Amino acid sequence: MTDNLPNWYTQPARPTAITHQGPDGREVQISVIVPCRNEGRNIRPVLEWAAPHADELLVVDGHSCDDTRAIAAELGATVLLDNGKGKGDALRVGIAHASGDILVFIDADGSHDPRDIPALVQPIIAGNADHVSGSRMLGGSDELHATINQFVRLFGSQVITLSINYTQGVRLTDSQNGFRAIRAEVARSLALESEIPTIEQEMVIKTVRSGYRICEVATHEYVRSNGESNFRVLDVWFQFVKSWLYYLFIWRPPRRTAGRVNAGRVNTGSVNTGSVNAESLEQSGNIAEETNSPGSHKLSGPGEQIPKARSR
Ligand SMILES: Nc1nc2c(ncn2[C@@H]2O[C@H](COP(=O)(O)OP(=O)(O)OP(=O)(O)O)[C@@H](O)[C@H]2O)c(=O)[nH]1
Ligand SMILES: [Mg+2]
Repeated sequence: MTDNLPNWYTQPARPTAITHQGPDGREVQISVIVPCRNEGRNIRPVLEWAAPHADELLVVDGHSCDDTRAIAAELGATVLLDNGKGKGDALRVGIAHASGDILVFIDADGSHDPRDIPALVQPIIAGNADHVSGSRMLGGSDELHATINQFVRLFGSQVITLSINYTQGVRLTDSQNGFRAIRAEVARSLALESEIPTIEQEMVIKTVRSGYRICEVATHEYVRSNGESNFRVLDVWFQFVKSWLYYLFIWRPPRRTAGRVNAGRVNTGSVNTGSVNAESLEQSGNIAEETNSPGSHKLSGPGEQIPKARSR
């Protein structure tokens, strides 16, 4: 059986390496983090097209039974193993190991087009946002409406997004997308706890409630290229509801972060406000040092760990 290529995989030539410079001329380092489990049929084009945008390409594998790790290593990614608890665990392992200034999360199933990475990181590089979420509501999706399962996911996701907007005075359109970029210091300061895909909404809610600046960029969501979704609403809906209510109404941001940067103000869609508050950068750095890193296991077997990410 021939595997499908992602719909965005249209050009025969891969893009050349792209460097990212901040307003001060300093090169900003991008770590691209790819959570994956049994994505051997999908991950190759994702990594090929993400690599030119990455100074560091981290693949966090959920103990795949197929050749996912071998393909990732062959393509120059650093391969890490998660703790076997889920996608949230995988993202936390990636955050703990990443060395870049900006972290980009992208799924391995072909749902996201790596060529959108520059648009995702641009508002952060320009100093206008701390966290940029890809939005399927702005960019469209091939996956949201086709089945009852997808309809329930969409409905739940919209309720959660609306509740964030109304309680926090922001105007987001998508709080669940796995395709996003965040300043590394901010990601660490959020002290993320989720083990499963609730990590996306935890990241969004904590960002907003901590007073960091979030915005959205239109990104299209494609149908996964091959294989079955890992996501089963019936298994996880309760954890989504629990995490949503907890982080939105009970969790309190640490006093040292609350209300620090444009508290609760979000510049959605277009980002055009001033530069990053210098105090916030400094404080985020301090907070990052106090944050516990989740455990992880870095592969060391032959052919499974290649330190260099950038393919130029
Ligand atoms: N490391 C790791 N990655 C995971 C795990 N579960 C899912 N992933 C990856 O996370 C990404 C998103 O997966 P899910 O959120 O489960 O959603 P999905 O399977 O893509 O669902 P659909 O988009 O509806 O097909 C994919 O790249 C998965 O391979 C896990 O337990 N560990
Ligand atoms: Mg997907």
